Parts: sequence; C-alpha cells; structure tokens
Amino acid sequence: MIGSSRLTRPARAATFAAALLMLVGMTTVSTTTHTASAADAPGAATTSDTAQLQQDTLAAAAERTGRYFGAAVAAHKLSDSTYVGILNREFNSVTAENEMKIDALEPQQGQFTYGNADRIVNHAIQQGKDVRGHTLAWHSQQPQWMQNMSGSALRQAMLHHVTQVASYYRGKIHSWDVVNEAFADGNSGARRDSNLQRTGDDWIEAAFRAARAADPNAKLCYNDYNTDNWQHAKTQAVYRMVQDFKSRGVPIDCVGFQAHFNSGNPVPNNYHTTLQNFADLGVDVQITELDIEGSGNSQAEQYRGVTQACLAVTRCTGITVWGIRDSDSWRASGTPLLFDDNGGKKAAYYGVMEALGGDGGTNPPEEPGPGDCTTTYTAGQQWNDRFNGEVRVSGTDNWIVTVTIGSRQQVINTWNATVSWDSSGRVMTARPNGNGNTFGLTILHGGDWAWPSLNCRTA
Ligand code: 9MR
Repeated sequence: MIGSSRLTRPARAATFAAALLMLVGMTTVSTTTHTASAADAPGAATTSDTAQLQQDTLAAAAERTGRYFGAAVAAHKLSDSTYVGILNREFNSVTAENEMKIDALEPQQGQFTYGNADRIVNHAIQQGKDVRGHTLAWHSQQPQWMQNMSGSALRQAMLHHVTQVASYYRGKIHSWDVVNEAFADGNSGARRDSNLQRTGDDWIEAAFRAARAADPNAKLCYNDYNTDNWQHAKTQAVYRMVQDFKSRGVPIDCVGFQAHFNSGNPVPNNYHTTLQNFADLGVDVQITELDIEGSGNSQAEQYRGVTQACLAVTRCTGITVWGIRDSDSWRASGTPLLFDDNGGKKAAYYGVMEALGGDGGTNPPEEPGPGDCTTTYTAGQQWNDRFNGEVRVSGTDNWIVTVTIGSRQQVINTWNATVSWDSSGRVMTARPNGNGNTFGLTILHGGDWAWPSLNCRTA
C-alpha cells in the first residue's frame, strides 16, 4: 500500500487544487493528473507493484468516510454479468431506477406487484447493500387509475399506497424518497400543480406521517431536482418547507438532491452552501441521482467537486449515481456516468475516487513512467457553436499528447502542433511542429461544452 499512496499523492494534490478552483467558480484551468515526481522518488513503487495491489472501490472509500456510495439499478439488467460485477464490487447502496414507483407497485388499485422491486431489494440484501426506496408519492409515473382520481379519494389512495408499500418493506429500507419533485421549476417558489397538490397543501406532510407510522426506522426524505443552486427560488422554497416541517414536528429526516447536471445546468459553485444550509436545519442530505453529462477531465473535475462538497458536509451521508455504465443512463448520449459502455472506469471515476481519499489502483493515467509529462488546459474564446482551448506541455520538449473529444464534438482548427486522428474521429494525437510547447485547437461543440481529455507522454 505504501508504494501505491506514493504514486497517487502528487496527482491528488494537483487535482485537489483544480477542484478547489472549480468550487470557487474559476473553471478556466485544468491540469491533467500526470506528474513525474513520484516516479523520480527513490524507493517509489514500480508499476508492477501497483498492479498487484488490491484495488479500492467506491463503496470502501466512501465507507471509510462514514458514507455510502450507491447506484440506480434496473431489475432487467441483473442478468448482465458485467453490470452485476460492477454493482457488486463498487456500490454499497442501491436505488430501484423505476421498479418501486407507483405505477410499478400498484398497477391496479389495491393490487400490488412487488416482483421486480423484490429482485432488486433481495439482490441488495444478499450482497449486504443498503436500499434507498424511490418513491412513495409523486405526480409522475402514476398508474392510470390514480391519474384519473382527485380530491379525498385520491388523498386516501395515496396514503393507502404509502402505508402498504412502506409496511411491506419495513426494516429493509435505509431511506425512503417519501415525496418526489413536488415543487415547480422557475422563479415562483410555488408547489408544482398536480392532482396530488390539488388535494391540499398538506398532502406532503400527510405522506410523511403515513410513512413514519408504517416504517419507523427508515429515514424519510424529500427528493427533488434543480435544488442545487442556493440562489434558486425552488431551492429556497424546499428549504422553507423543510424548516417548517422541522419546526412543527412533521417527521422528515433527509433531503435528497437529485443532481442531474449538464452544460445547461452545471454544478453550481455554491453547491456546498446549499447542502450545508439544509443540513443545518437538522436533516441529513443525500445526493440521490447524480449524473454529469460530459467527458474527460472536465467531467472528472465536476464529479470531484460534487464529491468534495458532500464530504465537506458532516450530514451529507451518501451519494448515489443514476446508473452504472454510460449506456445504462436515461441520458446515455451525454455519457454522464462513471463507467464507460464496456464497464471501464472513466476519468470521472478516478475523480470521485481521489476526492473520497481512495486509492485509484491501476488507473493508467496515474502510473508515472519514464518520459512522463504534464499538460495544462486553458479555455479560450467561446462562440455560440465552438470554443478555443490551449494546451501547455511541460516536462519535455518532445511530447506526444492525445486529445480526446466528446462524441458530438469536432476539432475544426489547430495551431502550433502537427496532428493526426484515429479512426473514431475522437482521439487526436498532437506533436511539436517547431512552435514551442503550447498548441491550440478550436472545437465545434455540438452542444457539448466539455473540455477535451488530455494525455501526455514523451516520444
Ligand atoms: O431513469 C428513469 C427513467 O428510466 C424513466 O423512464 C423515468 C420516467 O419518469 O424516470 C427516470 O428516473 C427519474 C427519477 O425517477 C426521478 N428523477 C428524475 C429521474 C430521471 O428522469
């Protein structure tokens, strides 16, 4: 283990600094995780030493901080061995992606079908993992019979559902998303209009009381999206509701932040403030559906920042990512998860792992070798359809830098380097062309503003 930590520590320091910059909003500079210093240190471990070490996992690293690390799981994928292999190895909490929603569990009024949900819950229990229950009351994914209901009949049906499901799973659920997405988007700070909301403002607290009565030991959460930015009206409105619930003794234990991020909805630089302010109300906070569209270093830095924000809040008790491989995601085209389509660990995975203080194991970009070099990316001018970036190389004058871009992106111009492309069209290899150690490129972004991922070696 000694050799391993020697290998990763310098990289951690560099990337920690980059993450801190991100958290305070200075998102223009990113440094790759390559560094030569560890390899130069006398007695440092060799690559083969490192390869023999047992690899750390997200679950183990999170657990050492007193937190869980979970994933959303689909029952029909439990027969996919790659999927289950990653699930069993890396995660110690599970959320059913769709199988515990109202339409899945009570398709006909009063008739409950637990088959697919049970497959997930039983798998989790057999593997010693916690289960997050998602979700007891929601305006969406209601079965047809519920969609057609209103007034007191709907209120009773909703409470019956909460009671039946929470009782059925009593003792097996770590945390329930009792109510999901009950606030409107935009600046109103109002409740979302829905058939449930039209049964009266108190429908949310009624659901929480019913859930507490049915499963007194489960933590009861309110869960929503677009509540990450402390300045947003929706965030403030949810905060006031939780404050009110706590002051009146409505049984609420936790707030779930879904955390679905992309270029239009980036990780806010006040994210930590949001989590801390909610925690200060006397509830746990959980990141419940994390995904961040993008690729490479930019995506990794955002994952790192979110993880660090959670770690900085004592009552942030765990993180769940919304799927395992990119191809499992509800937003697969945005490649928003920690594992690629083949189940390989992405830069984003190592960003999370390093933030957790874990040992990235045999992450290839962290294995210093002869001829190692460092790249620094600086974002340049931006237009509607494209952006410029510059890559500065240090450690050698004789570099080969690979630049990997997103699937929707295209490099339309380069300067100060000789470049060639692989057959995928996503990996550009750049070499010096006599104009020094800084080269530039223009990327047509196709809606994906993520910075390219960089890798440097000496020729
Ligand atoms: O990932 C889920 C997707 O498979 C479903 O089609 C969709 C239907 O509503 O729900 C997705 O999960 C949502 C979660 O339950 C609540 N927050 C938003 C998630 C992404 O849409």
